[in-house]
Amino acid sequence: MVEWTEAERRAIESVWEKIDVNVIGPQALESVLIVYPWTQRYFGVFGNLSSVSAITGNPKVAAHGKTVLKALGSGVKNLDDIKSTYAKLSELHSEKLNVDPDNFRLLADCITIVISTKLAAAFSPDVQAAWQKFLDVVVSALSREYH
Ligand code: HEG
Repeated sequence: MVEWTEAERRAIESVWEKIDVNVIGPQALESVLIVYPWTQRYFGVFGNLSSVSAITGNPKVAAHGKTVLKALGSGVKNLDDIKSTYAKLSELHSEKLNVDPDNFRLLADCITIVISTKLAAAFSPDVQAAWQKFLDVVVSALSREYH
């Protein structure tokens, strides 16, 4: 099981307190769809994703970005139980959505990029290290039900 120091817990919570999921979520999902265009293939039902402006203006992308970031909040609130927190979501992405789990890392990196731009100096090396450790654990939990 993953161990967290008190400083890591505080750092992860401090990041979470500073961000607005309704802003960061859409920006992160837009980024992953733009920078890694193959991720678009999972969102066929979202309509037009054919250009940067189509992606950033697509209300389904924005809504889903909020959903994803809210789900990350469950991990922040359950740092000692991340595996079971994401067990059902892992199963869904594996069995129903058939999302290649490599894409979790790509989205996690886009989330970090958007957050670091937003937090600027507050995203210090220590805070960043704790945040990326958190995302590593979430990515690993989401990848667990793949077989
Ligand atoms: Mg996934 C649905 C969370 C990465 C593609 N994703 C969902 C849902 C949540 C979620 C909470 C809704 C589940 C439900 O309806 O019960 N996703 C989530 C997290 C992460 C992630 C926390 C990683 C941090 N998802 C991810 C990636 C892809 C993807 C990388 C594809 C590149 N997710 C995906 C699709 C759906 C969901 C296609 C269904 C969307 C829909 O049809 O509305």
